[in-house]
Amino acid sequence: GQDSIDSNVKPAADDIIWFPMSIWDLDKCHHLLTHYQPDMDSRHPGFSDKAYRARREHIANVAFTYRYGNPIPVVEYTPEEVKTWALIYRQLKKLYPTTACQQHVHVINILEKEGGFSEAAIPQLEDVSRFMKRRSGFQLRPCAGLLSARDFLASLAFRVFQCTQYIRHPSSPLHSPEPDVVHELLGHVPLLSDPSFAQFSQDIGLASLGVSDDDIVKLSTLYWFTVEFGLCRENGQVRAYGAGLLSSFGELQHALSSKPEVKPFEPATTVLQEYQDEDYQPIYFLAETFEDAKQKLHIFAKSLKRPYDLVYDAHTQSLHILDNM
Ligand code: NLE
Ligand code: FE2
Repeated sequence: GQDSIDSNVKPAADDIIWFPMSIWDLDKCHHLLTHYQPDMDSRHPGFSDKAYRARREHIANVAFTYRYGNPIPVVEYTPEEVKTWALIYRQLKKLYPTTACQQHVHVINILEKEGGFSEAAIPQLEDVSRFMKRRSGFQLRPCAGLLSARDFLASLAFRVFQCTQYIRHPSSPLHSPEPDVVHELLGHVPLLSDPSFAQFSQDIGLASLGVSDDDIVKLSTLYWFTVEFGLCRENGQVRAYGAGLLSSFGELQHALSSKPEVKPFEPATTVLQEYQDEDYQPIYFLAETFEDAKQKLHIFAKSLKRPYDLVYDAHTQSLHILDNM
């Protein structure tokens, strides 16, 4: 088979779907969905709040002008924004010891000791990104809101997490329908800093490159019920590892109550589960361990059709194509 280290060389088929071949190509992976943009979606809690919308736009501009390799610009958060952060931080910290998986609790403690996490200030993405790089090789890049699933998943293949920088509207601290800086920092960052979970996330990303739209839907569903809303078993107890749970003190309690249905995580069935993103989930999937979930994901990823194999080169943060046709 053909093995190329040149990031511009692709297999010579016409029906190849474009995907980034190197971490630099992620500058092209910024397609936003209009879904939940406060100025376009009337369900957004900030829809009729002009000042909030202007603030969002200002912070979004950081993402639009960002290029790979730049330091992530500092955002000076307002006292009101810090107040929202502090309120959520306090509530969640009370819940974590009995609800969050051990990896999450472990990293949050380190983030408080070494990473500047506290309720006093919203941590800056550049500092957090450097912390993550040291622990798991993951890094952040700023994005302006919900991205297309294809672009979002592609960045995971390079251990890059596309991260919002604005904060949720102060009227809805206990749950936000869309990602915000609280969700990213308290939900995603701790687990992406764990090497085993980092590998799981990168594996989803790698599986997504160049696959059909139908398979992208399956992989984003899988991502949804693991990385976003996953439950796992720990010493006989059910704990949360999904970022959407770990950043919402409303849904975290709901997920671990007797109200929702809990099914075993099994990619073949999990990827077919319908979901909505407006409110708490009625169904969650329970993984036995990350290692087990990783194994199952591997088997599932192999079942997705692609006329070539991809190998990630961590030295150059780019892909090699192994022709398989
Ligand atoms: N519902 C989450 C939260 O309130 O933090 C955000 C979910 C983003 C998919
Ligand atoms: Fe998320």
